[in-house]
This record gives sequence, C-alpha cells and structure tokens, in this order.
Amino acid sequence: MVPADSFREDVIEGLSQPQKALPPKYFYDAEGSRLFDRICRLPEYYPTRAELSLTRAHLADIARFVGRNSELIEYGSGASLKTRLLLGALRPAAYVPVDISQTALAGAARRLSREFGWLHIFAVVGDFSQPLRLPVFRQRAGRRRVVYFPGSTIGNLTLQEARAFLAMSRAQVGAGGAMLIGVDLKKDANLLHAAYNDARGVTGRFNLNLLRRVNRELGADFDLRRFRHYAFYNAGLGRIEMHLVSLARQSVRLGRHRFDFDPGETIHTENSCKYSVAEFRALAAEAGFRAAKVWQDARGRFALFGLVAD
Ligand code: AVJ
Repeated sequence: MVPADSFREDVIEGLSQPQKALPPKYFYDAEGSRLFDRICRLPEYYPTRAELSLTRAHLADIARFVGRNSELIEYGSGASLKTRLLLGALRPAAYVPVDISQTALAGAARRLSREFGWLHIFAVVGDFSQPLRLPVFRQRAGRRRVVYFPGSTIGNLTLQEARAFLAMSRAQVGAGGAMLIGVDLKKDANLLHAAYNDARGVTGRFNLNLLRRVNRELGADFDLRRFRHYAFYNAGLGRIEMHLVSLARQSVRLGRHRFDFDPGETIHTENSCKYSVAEFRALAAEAGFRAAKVWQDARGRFALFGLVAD
C-alpha cells in the first residue's frame, strides 16, 4: 500500500498543474496490477514477450556477464518468469526485490523461496524514485552488487529522472558493480501505437482504473464515462504518451478541492520513453556506466543492457 497521504498530495498537485497529470506509479492497485498482467499477454503488447525471449536466448551469456555470488537487487517484485530464469542461471548469493506493493512482494518472495531453497531473499518495500535503504550484508567481501531493472520501467521516467536514477544506481552498486536494464527500443510508430491502443481495450481500462482508484481511496467523484483513453507516439520526444481526455465540460471534486475540465482537456497519466541503442548507451555513460553488453530480441524491438560501473 502506498501511504494515503502522499497519494492524496500527489493527486492534488498533479491535477493543479496547467497540464493536468497523475503519476503512473499509482496505476498498480490490485485491479491495475491484474489489468497490467493482461496487457502483458496482449498480442499487440510486444515488450514483455520480446524481453522474455531475449533473456531465454542469451541466458548463459547474461549469467557469465554477472558472475556467480552476486547481490542481485531487482526493482520489481520478482514475480515474473524472466526473473526466475535469471535467478536459476545466475545463482546470486542474495536477492533483494524492491517493490511498492507489499502484497506483491510477499507473494513473490514466498513462491521464490519455495522454488529456490538455497536463495537468501530480502524483500524491501519502496520505489525507485528515491534512494533506498538496502539491507547490509555481513559477508559482503568479494560480492558484486548488481541492479536488475527489467520491463523498460525506466521508460516511465523523463530524461532528467532517468539520469538521476542511473546515477543513484551507479552509487548503489559501487565500483565494480553492474546493472542489467531492459529498454524498449525506438521502432515503427504504428507498432508502438498498436501496443498502447489494443483492440480489446485493456490498456484503456488500465488507464481509466487510475480514476477509479482516486475515487475509491481519496473520495473523488470522477465520472468514468466522461473520460476516454488516449495514447499516441510523440516522435519529437521519443515517447508514447497516455492521457485521459475529458469528453465534456465538467468539474471533479476531491475533498475541498475542485478541478475544472474543458472538453478535450487531458490528464497526462504516463510517458513510456523509447530509446535507440546509441541514445541509451550515451545516457548510461553520463552516469558512469559502460554498456559492455547489449542483448536484443531477434526482431530488434527490445534491448537488455549489461552496464558496468568502472
Ligand atoms: C510497465 C511502464 C513498462 O510503459 O509499456 C503498458 C506500462 N502502460 N501499457 C509501458 C504500460 C501501458 C509499461 N511499463
């Protein structure tokens, strides 16, 4: 659970801006997480399958890159199939999943400890937008710290935020440390558009669920029938933008606050930045990471970067 107070503050602050906005991290309540799982199985949403297939195809090479006995820190609950593949191949000494959802963490940690009896798991509740306090291990000597950040979640961050996140991770792993990071690549805008405007409308429901959550947890009165999902590729900024469009002139109440909407006005709910291999390599270099390895799926849609902090 996200503390209700910061949720409330973030929503009020976001809706008070000239371009109204809500942070995408709030998509993932129970229903949002369920809808996201469905998105990952949609025929149009290629990133999940592309990342899984490249992880499968290059697993031995990835394991060689990381080396045995690492401290693997994952931003994400560790519930995914690719994480389990990686744990089996890497055999890290310790695994630290970091997630904002306590429930997702607890469930994943339980399942992982059943599957990997030898693995030391230290789940940490938190999000990657702030420096984390990670467990300190007694026998650290000789262990390499490696941050695993799959799923192109970094795409949610603006360029400045991505820079700050990479610098924070660089500090966290220290000299000799490494990072494995999944990045969705630039490609034909039609493929991107389809991935965020699926025929079944699951992405639309995922987007609208954010308003349902604001209603339920903060007592707002968004009328979900008067907002519509809108996603497009902003080529200039190299990102998919998701918005919720107001279909009418309307006002929404949240406690003593009132937010007015013109017809056609939007709430910006998510960016999903796409990078070229060269762009991401340069971004990583700015943070002190050398892209020693770049693994891609067969169709070049998605990349996993093996970054070294030297
Ligand atoms: C989880 C942030 C990587 O940007 O593709 C999927 C979220 N939003 N469909 C993405 C998402 C709409 C996803 N990330």
